[in-house]
Amino acid sequence: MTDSYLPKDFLWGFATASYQIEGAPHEDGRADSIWDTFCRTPGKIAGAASGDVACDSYHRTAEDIALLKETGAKSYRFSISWSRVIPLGGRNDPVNEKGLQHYVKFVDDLRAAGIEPLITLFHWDLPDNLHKRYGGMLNKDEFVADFVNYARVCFKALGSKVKFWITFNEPWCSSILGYSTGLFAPGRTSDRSKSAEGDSSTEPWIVGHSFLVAHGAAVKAYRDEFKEQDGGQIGITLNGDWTEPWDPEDPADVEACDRKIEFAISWFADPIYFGKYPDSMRKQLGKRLPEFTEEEVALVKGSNDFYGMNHYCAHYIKHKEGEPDADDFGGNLEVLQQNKAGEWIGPETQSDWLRPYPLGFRKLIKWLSDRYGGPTFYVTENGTSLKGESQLPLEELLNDEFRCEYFRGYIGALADAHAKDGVDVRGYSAWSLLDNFEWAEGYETRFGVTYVDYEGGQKRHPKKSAKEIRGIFEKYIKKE
Ligand code: PNW
Repeated sequence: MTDSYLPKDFLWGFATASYQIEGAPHEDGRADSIWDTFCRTPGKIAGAASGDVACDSYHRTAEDIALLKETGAKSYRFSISWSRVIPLGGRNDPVNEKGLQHYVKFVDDLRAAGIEPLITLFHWDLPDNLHKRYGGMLNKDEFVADFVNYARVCFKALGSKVKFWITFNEPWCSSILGYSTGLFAPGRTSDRSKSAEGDSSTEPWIVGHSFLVAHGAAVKAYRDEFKEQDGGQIGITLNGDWTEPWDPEDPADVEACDRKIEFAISWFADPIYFGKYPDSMRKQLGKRLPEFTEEEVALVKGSNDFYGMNHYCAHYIKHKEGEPDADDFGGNLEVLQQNKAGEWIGPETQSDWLRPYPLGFRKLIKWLSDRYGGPTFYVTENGTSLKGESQLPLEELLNDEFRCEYFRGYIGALADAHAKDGVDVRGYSAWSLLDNFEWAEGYETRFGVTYVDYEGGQKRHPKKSAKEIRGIFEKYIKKE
């Protein structure tokens, strides 16, 4: 037995996102999102893949719910495709009843199966029309008004059945990978760094600011118009990795560790909990980082009922000497997987950026809990890919002991954070229920506890990890 534990009523389950699993891109009135168009741009996605079919989950909701039931999951985190609900995206564009009803039925079916839905409103798939019409998140006022309108449509249709809402998934990824490195849709990069229409030294910060204000405005709409009668909670999901100094003897590396977390997480969390951007960011970015108006502070500060935490791994951090580049987005430092002594932070996976280090989970959630005054956390993603997994024969692949070990380590670390460090954590969604479309990496990288046979009619085969998770939680969750 262990002396660490998770609270009674702990809500655990699995997560997915619309574009990564649904397929059916033009069915029942759905229009393109920026990910549909991005996938059609040559050279952007490994294997020229797209979410056109993905796991075909749009047609297989019953199968997915049956999979969830089999695992014993208490909750399911999924996202709504804005392009299904309002295909053209805007507040004066028509609502697509068919698209909306798909999610209403899905939520009803989940509830009937005893599974609590956690809904993400935006998991990166902006209606393409809004990008074309006014530049999407680059146009704060338009984007905020349209997002709030879309959120309200969802609250109205689903509010009475849904207790957990997440406005945005990982705004860091949409801002930096979408507007600085260009790895993600809409794929804007520093190529235009000298152009008059904006550049990668300003765009990610403008986009991030729009997300924050849109989050605050949607939360206000929920609290003013729905929360009382529906009794739900709303928050945002932020991603961030733990950091260890490359050279623990070097104070500059030690300091750079916190700076890295500030550039990744506090960028969004500080405005939400304190009403301002971190000093380290203001210092480096100056005027390129937008200022909050008083009205915006009123919207954004205090706008989380809970903190949605996505966490995968840790890195070593090495301070960079000299002036940061104009398009530096990390805090003028190097992110490394090996430290000065040549030790790796963790074992290899299929994802370059992901090396598991479970203790980092405990340390980061404690860091966040201390900084933000002990908020309530729901872990909204945590999981791993496995080096070479897609090359293995089916039988071996289904025996994903590496992933089981990952979950044992990370869930154990979470129980330690709860029981020993006093962190208020009430839920956990493993990424992911299914192997799915892993964005720029296409289908080679698999995160699922369920194998999806893309050549075999998207047939689902639960892996060992799908069965193991329940036992891990049973070991930690308090009985009385
Ligand atoms: C998260 N990185 O994305 C997303 O929320 C999921 O949609 C995704 O499938 C999952 O993690 C696994 O990758 C990330 O490069 C994508 O650091 C990339 C990074 C982090 C998170």
